[in-house]
Amino acid sequence: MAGALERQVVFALGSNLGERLARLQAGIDALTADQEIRATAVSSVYETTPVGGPDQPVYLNAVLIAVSALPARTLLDRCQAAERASGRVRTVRWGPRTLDIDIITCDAETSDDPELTLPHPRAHERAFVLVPWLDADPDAELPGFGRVADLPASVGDGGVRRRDDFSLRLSRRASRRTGAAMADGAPEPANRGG
Ligand code: A4P
Ligand code: MG
Repeated sequence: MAGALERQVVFALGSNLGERLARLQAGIDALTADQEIRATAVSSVYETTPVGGPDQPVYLNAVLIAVSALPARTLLDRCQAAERASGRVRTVRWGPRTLDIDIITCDAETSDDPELTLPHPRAHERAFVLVPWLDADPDAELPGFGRVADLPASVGDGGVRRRDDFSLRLSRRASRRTGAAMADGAPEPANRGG
């Protein structure tokens, strides 16, 4: 059961460079290695058509749900540290990336700070966020928009396909095994550019 100060945090992870699945798993392991971020659910893995940006490889996307008493700003720092650990280099907006971790919601907290906007300002229109989120939590609600299941972007194909041959685990021990942060399923060939 969540402590009095704990809030539910929804993280969206994406990768379209290199060993995408291992990078999503490493992102989850990095976040949950901290005992102050307690994972409660992880979605299936989805292969998704890139939205916006330059011509780029297809993504793998997933959603992690956790509870934490940490301030949202600290959680963002943790996301960015995990991105850096994946070797992420920022070149072009919405461009290809080894690992992107966004905070979609932090309970019902709202913020219009460009450094940390809550809920994530584009989540409601993005199937690559909503479909994995629903997978992890069929009763999910997006503050200001209502039930995720009722949002148009969560219905239909939307360029989002579940990869049943891939899965992600929730395990603290995995994050402590150097170099062993591999997800279940067959290793995938690296995407170009990673
Ligand atoms: N920032 C503000 N609010 C948040 C938040 N709630 N969570 C700031 C995380 N970061 C937030 O992010 C840019 C700035 O957003 C940061 O300085 C942070 O302080 P970034 O990660 O450097 O760059 P970005 O991710 O390219 O920018 P942006 O605008 O957040 O991109 P989006 O909207 O997240 O889109 N297509 C598919 N299929 N799958 C994807 O995962 N991702 C994107 C990125 C585009 N197309 C995609 C996918
Ligand atoms: Mg981002």
